[in-house]
Amino acid sequence: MDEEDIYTKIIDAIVSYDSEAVARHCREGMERGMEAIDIIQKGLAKGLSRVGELFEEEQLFLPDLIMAANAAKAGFKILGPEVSRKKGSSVFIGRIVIGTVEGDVHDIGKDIVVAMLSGAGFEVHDLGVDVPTCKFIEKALEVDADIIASSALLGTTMVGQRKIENLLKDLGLKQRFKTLIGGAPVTEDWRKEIGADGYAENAIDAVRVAKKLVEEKKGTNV
Ligand code: B12
Repeated sequence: MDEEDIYTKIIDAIVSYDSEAVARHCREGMERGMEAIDIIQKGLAKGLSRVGELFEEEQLFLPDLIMAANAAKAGFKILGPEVSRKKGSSVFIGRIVIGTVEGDVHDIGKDIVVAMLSGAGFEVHDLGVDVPTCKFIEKALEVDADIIASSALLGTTMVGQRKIENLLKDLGLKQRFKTLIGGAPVTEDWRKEIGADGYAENAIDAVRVAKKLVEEKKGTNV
C-alpha cells in the first residue's frame, strides 16, 4: 500500500462516516512517516470536499454532513498535535487572533490553520466559531495582536469579514492590525474588494502570508 492508497482509504472512510477507520488510516500514515499536513490536505480535506459535492447534488443531507465532519475530526485529533508541534526554531513570530465569523459554525479548516500557525511559532488566540465582529477587535486589543484572522465557509457569512474591515476603519484601528482572511468561498478578489491585508487558500499558505504580514507590520524580517 502506497501513500495514495492511504489518502484514498481516508477519503472513503469519511464518505462512509467511519471515524474509527479514519483514525486508523491516519495513524497508519504517521507510522509510515508521512507528513501530518499532507494527510490532512490530501485525505481529510479531500474527503470533506467530496461530501460537500454529494451534499450539493442532494445525494447527502445535513445529518450526513455532521457525521462526515465528526469522522474528519477523529483524524484531526491524531494529526493536529503533530502539526502544531513546533518545527525548526522556537522563535516567537507574532500574535494572531482568529475565529470563524458570526453566523458560521464551520471550524475544521480554521482549526487546521490554527495548528499550522502554532507550529510555525505564532501565538494564536482562537475565539472559536460564530464570533461577533466586535469580539475579534476586543480580543486583538486585549492581547495586542499583530493579525486578526477570520474564516468564513458560507456565501452568506463572508460579509462578516467585510464587517471586521469596516469596524476597524470606524474605530481608527485599521493601521494597528493586519487582517488575514480565508475559507472555501473566499478569494483574492474578495480580499481586494473588502480591503483585507492578506488572503490564503489553505493552511500552508496561511503561514507564509501571516509571516509576510508580520514582516510588513514590524518592518523587519522574520
Ligand atoms: C463539514 C461541513 C459542515 C459541518 C461543519 C462541521 C464543523 N465543525 O466544521 C456542518 C454539518 C455543521 C455544516 C453545516 C452547514 N453547512 Co456546511 N459544509 C461542510 C463541508 C462538507 C466541509 C467543510 C470543511 O470542513 N472542509 C474541509 C476544510 C479543511 O476546508 P476549509 O474549511 O475550506 O479550510 C481550508 C481553507 O479554506 C483555508 N481556511 C479556512 N479557514 C481559514 C481562515 C484563514 C484566516 C485562512 C488564511 C485560511 C483558511 O485553510 C483550510 C485548510 O487548508 C463543506 C463542503 C466544502 N466543500 O467546503 C460544506 C459547506 C461549506 N456547507 C454548506 C452549507 C450550505 C451548510 C449549511 C447552511 C447547511 C444547512 N442547510 O443547514 C449549514 C450552515 C451552518 C452554519 N450556520 O455555519 C455549503 C456552503 C455553500 C456556500 N458557499 O454558501 C458547503 C460548501 C456544501 C455545499 N457544497 O453546498 N457544514
